Amino acid sequence: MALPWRLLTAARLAERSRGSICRFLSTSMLRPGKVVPFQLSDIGEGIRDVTVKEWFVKPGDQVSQFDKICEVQSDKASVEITSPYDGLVKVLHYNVDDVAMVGAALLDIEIEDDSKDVAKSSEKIQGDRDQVIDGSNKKKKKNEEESELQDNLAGKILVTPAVRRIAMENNVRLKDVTATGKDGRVLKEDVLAHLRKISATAEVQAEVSPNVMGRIVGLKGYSKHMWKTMTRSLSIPHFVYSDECQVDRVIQYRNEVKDSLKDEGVSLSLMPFFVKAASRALERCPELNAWLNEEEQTLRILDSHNIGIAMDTPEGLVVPNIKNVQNLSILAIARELNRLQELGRKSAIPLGDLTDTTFSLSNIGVVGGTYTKPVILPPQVIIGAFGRAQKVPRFNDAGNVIPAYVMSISWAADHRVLDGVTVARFSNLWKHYVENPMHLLIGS
Ligand code: CAO
Repeated sequence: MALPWRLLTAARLAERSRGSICRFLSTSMLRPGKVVPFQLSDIGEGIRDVTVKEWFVKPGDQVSQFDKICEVQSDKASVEITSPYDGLVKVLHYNVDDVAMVGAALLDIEIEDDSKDVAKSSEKIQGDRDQVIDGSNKKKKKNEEESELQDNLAGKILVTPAVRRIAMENNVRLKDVTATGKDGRVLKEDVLAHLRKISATAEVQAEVSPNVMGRIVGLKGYSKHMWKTMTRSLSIPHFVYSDECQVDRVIQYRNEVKDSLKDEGVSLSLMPFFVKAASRALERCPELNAWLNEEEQTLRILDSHNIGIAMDTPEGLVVPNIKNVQNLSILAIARELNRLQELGRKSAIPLGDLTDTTFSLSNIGVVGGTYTKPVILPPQVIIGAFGRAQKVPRFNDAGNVIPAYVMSISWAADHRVLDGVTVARFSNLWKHYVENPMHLLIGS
């Protein structure tokens, strides 16, 4: 006798469910214990997602509490995650470079303590994970199917087998479909309408570039932070002031000492001189080393010269800072820069090196280019950027043409609080120190 569709569905689901329970039992018979998802907890600073940089464990590994599990990278810093349990790693939910949401499960661990409390939190975590799971991830899809199965069993999704089949064949999750049938039943028309909606979205994307094959790349890590900061900076009226600076002396001085410093493990570029010159100029123009509070319309003038350096890393632009440059020698600045570059190469700059920047510099000349207009990083009020130092003909005081190394410097200042003359005076001071680097060697 043919069963009514509801009963047939329930019977099939029960059969599928039995199957999955059997599979679960056979796995757990190999090793007793409760499998719990380990949720990525809130790491503060408003961070909503992170990129998985490295796994230190793999399925089958035994871990103890506080063992390193993985390293993740937020838009601000990299963080090592440690295990909260003793247990056996069962499943990693992300590959390296995947984006993991705060609140979602990073991995499943079969714990040795299977108390009820843990089981309860496991269920809650599983529920949270189901909300944030991205259907495109195959590993997570299995969980979704199970969750959908549970919804079906609980009678949450009313649907005929035929409609479910259409949904399954088209990779549609029934809980994403707007149900218009009686008592919230999902109809065939609903699934088709959902499919039309998806394909309309795809068409809109295709309209953007009809003849171009390509791939969509999500913003993550440092790039995401760049998005936020640059969007904020859009509201700042930028006053841009540019000049040229002769860098022969600083190049000569650097060349004289760089090899001996290399033997001590220090790589000395021009940058430490530019950083120190900025600090010296800031001593005479303290209002440029400041944070603007837009709401209160106040300027906080800061004692520490925490000079941020725009850095090109495999993860994109990041601006770590060298703290208290006013107290550092050129050599100490070079060591700090070397340390930050090393961390930058590994995309492992800790939060402490990224926060509390009071003033920023960007050296795009390492890559090339003559002029650039830098963009202010609020709440700071000024940023400087250098082009490439190039050998060009110049007149000397006697009127003869001589070869000279010239580099452009551009300052972008927040014109709401800094006027052009203040910026020009500061730039002249900076230029004086760079063109006469012996002055930088006196004092700290
Ligand atoms: N003109 C000519 N040569 C330059 C130069 C310039 N402006 N700046 C640096 N150089 C030279 C250095 O002296 C060094 O020479 P050697 O090969 O002879 O040693 C070489 O270029 C490489 O220097 P470096 O990589 O050590 O760089 P640095 O210390 O001068 O700068 C850093 C460090 C972090 C600023 C740089 O590596 C970097 O990432 N720059 C990109 C910044 C950026 O992305 N700006 C854009 C921001 S807006 O998107």
